Amino acid sequence: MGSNGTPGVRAAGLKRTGAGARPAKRRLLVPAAAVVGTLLLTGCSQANKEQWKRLGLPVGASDRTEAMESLWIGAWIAALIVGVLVWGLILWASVRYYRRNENAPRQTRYNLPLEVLYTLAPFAIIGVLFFYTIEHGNEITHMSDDPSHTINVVGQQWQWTFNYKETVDGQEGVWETGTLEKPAELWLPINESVQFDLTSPDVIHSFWVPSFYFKLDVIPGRTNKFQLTPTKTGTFAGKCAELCGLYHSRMVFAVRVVTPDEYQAHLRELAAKGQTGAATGGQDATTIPGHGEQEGEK
Ligand SMILES: [Cu+2]
Repeated sequence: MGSNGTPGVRAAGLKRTGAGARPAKRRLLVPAAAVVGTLLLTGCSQANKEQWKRLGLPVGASDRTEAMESLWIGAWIAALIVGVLVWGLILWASVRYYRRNENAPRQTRYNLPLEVLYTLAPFAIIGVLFFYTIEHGNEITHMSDDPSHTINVVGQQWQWTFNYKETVDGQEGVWETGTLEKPAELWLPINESVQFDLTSPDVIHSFWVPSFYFKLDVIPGRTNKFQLTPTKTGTFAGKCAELCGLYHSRMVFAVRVVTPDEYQAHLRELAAKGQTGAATGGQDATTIPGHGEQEGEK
């Protein structure tokens, strides 16, 4: 800022004048442009645009996601309509009745039509939301009597065990389990219906596969059930959605949706490894890294 040896003084002096304000504005311009640029660059991919259209939902990968998606988007649209109406009325009232002098505005004790309206309108809103929630909820939780596959999902501190309840090479049932170091994999065949029976030997967990738009609590002492049919092949993330203790955050698993042939081959692989029968879970998953010893079955 010059060579007279007092740059600080000159800079401070200039700041107050109109000409001196410009560098400060320019300094703000660069980070602002960086933020906007980053947002634009990261926000413009096709996948991102599609996700915006679904209001944040991931790509749906089961036959139950359509109902959930329309409920999700419908509820947001309803909330936005109510929101815009309320914000508009607040804005209108604050501009229209802004205090201009000492005189109080005209006082109205009660207005019957208005009171009837704001008593009935919330009932109407709740009624519509209730109707669609029940209707879509029934569709999403519908259970058929003969699902193609049944899997007993065991949520345990702090991993998952999957018991595939089918006869594989003459063996009744095969299973696989995860550890903290090597999270479990859940294999599913595409376009075949699956029933999940959720059980827990210890505390409450929650079985969640975001791409299926489905989450259900895993509660000790009872069996929660639901069914769905995977409709997309690929690997999807799964996790525990209920704070369940020290290593809750590591109760993750992968869902691998494959062709029916690959699914059967995987089950035979498990049988060949000797993982037959049913595992109630617990033992392998309680190995804590750094401690090295097992806490024993819960
Ligand atoms: Cu958990």
